[in-house]
Amino acid sequence: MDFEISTKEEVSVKKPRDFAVVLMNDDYTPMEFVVEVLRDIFGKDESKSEAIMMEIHTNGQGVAGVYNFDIAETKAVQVMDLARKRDFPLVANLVEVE
Ligand code: TYC
Repeated sequence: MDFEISTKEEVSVKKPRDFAVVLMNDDYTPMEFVVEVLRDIFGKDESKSEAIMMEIHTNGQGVAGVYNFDIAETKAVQVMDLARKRDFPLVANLVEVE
């Protein structure tokens, strides 16, 4: 019986996919709560948190941070869990970037 030894090496390289956590504006979530979320969940400093919150309030949405899928999803869930505990309708969506 003949055997053939394959010398072909197949290496699949996948580029990591990045996801933006996009916070949506609404009429009921207090500004202070959104600033708290940006600081405590996304690690932004106070002035950056206020700037991002105001951008969302003015433009309807804004990027809280960009991460790999698992981290982005975890942070989006943390945002909405915390918001629901306080009865706020804040929504965080994931949007793939690039
Ligand atoms: N529009 C809200 C208000 O006037 C504030 C707000 C900002 C809500 C950002 C959600 O993602 C948000 N209280």
